[in-house]
Amino acid sequence: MKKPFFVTTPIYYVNGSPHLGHAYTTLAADVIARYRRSLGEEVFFSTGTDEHGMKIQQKAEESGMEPQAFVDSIAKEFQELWGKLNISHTRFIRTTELDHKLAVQKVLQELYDRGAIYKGEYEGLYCVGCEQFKMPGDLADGKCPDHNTVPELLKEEAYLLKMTEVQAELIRRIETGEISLKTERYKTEILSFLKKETLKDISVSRKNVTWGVPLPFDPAHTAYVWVDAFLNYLTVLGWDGDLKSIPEEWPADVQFIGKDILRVHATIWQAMLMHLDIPTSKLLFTHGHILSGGKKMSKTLGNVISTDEMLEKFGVDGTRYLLLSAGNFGDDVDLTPERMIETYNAHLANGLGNLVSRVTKLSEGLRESFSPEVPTSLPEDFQVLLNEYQLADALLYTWKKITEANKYIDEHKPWILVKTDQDAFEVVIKKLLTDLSEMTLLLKPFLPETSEKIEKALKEGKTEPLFQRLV
Ligand code: ME8
Repeated sequence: MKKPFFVTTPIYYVNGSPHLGHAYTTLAADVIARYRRSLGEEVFFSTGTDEHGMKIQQKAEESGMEPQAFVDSIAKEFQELWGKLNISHTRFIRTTELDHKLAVQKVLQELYDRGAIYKGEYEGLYCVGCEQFKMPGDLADGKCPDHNTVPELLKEEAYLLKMTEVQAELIRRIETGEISLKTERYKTEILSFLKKETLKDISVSRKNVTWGVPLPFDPAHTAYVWVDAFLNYLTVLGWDGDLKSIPEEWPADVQFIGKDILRVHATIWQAMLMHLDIPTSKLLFTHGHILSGGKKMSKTLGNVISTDEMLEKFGVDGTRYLLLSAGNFGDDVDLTPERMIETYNAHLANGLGNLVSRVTKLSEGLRESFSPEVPTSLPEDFQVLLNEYQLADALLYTWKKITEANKYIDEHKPWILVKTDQDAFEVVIKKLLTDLSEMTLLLKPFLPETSEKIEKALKEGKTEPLFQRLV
């Protein structure tokens, strides 16, 4: 038996409500999961929430809630949003689940027993927003560029994970592609970071953070939130922390991450795995950020695009289409309200919607005698795009087919042929029905609801407009 295809998203912090960036990563993973299922493969698709650490402890305090009640309420928002976006995950994991916490403790004990973790002191500049220590070179004008805040100087007793010891081997695995970092630019970025200087051993515990998993060998400390979080990629599979029974799904076939969390994934997570003699990641696929009007979304700038507003305006499939078609998956992609409406109208309302309604109407008389041959497999060149996670290009591929079909109708004018040349009319309609069936297959992973509606429309010969034109 072939092992299931395993795709992961990061687990998201519950310090605030889910935002469009979270939706973007999760949607991409959903498309890949649906695509793999359509190839007949079994899929394990994991997502979830990262619920411990200083940042969340502080937010809970500010809101006057108990941390558990606070994280429960936000985790629910994530689950509800994934429902609305039609996300087909196999499991949603939360790091406050008991099984996960017990596994984290088991792993930390193992790392300690192996001598991979030792007691010492750690001094550094800590950005609570990132939940990461920063090197002076990471800062711009003394501030964290991602959070625009001055990190605090921390000096505390801590348990450290040996990084220097694994550095050369880590470089080797990345260079050989044993740990594949895509796209190429991100591989280059990490290799130049790793080759620049000797890695400092990193702190894997926090003394002043109570909202976390206590270290089994020193309960005065809690586990560093990232160490806790990384292990979700294994505990989500039901792993209990026993090194003798690593789940067969691991390593994941692809792990999607945003560029903001590449470095921690490519260094700390891999170092932990290497110390534990667990296979390292197979593929970390890094995507760019969503920008709004060319800038990072921020409340101060007033350019935040809300997922709920998008859902209201464009519907589920409209939102899925607009986010994933906006640009190359590895690059930053820029959204503007004007461009979204333009694309929605051109590609979905006028393009696909119009095509479906024309073909359904024109084929009315033929439906009884002809049912199109539904292709059994996806075209090779389309598969290549999805195998390489080129999601926007895959949508462009289908968009070309939609425009070609609409053009074909304009050129052949079947509404005239039906009166003048029945044979020619049938040839045209049969071709259109067959092409539309293929397009529906291609669109399925991206637009699951719409594809179902099209299939139904073709079968029953009637359709309501799929996408209302917006002004
Ligand atoms: O980093 N555009 O959680 P997080 C696109 N808990 N994607 C974006 C984005 C944007 N503007 N902003 C965020 C954490 N993302 C940790 C992860 S994993 C073991 C622990 C996406 O809530 C992107 O995937 O800050 C990014 O990596 C993730 O959200 C960060 O979510």
